[in-house]
Amino acid sequence: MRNVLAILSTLLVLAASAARAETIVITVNGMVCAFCATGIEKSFKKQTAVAAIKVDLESKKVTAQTKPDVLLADDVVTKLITDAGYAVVDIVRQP
Ligand SMILES: [Cu+2]
Repeated sequence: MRNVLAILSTLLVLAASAARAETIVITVNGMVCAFCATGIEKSFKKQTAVAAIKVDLESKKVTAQTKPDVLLADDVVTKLITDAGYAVVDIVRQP
C-alpha cells in the first residue's frame, strides 16, 4: 500500500512539472496587409518554441502555438512584434 502511494505521488509531481503547450493570442496594432502578416509569421517561425503561427488582419490577432516544455516569454513576443515594426496591445495566454 505504501508503495502504491509513493508511485501515485511521483506521478502527480511529474504531471504537474511538465509544462504544456500554450496558445498565445497577441493583439497587434499596425498590421494592414498580407506583407505585414507574412513578415510576422516568418519571424515567429524562426523561434524554436513556436509550433504554429496564425495572423488574422481583421481581428488584429496573432495566434502562436508553442511546443510542449518550451516557453515563449512575453518579452520575446513583444520584441518579435516591435522589431517587425508593429505595436503589441495585449498578450493573452491560454493553456
Ligand atoms: Cu503590410
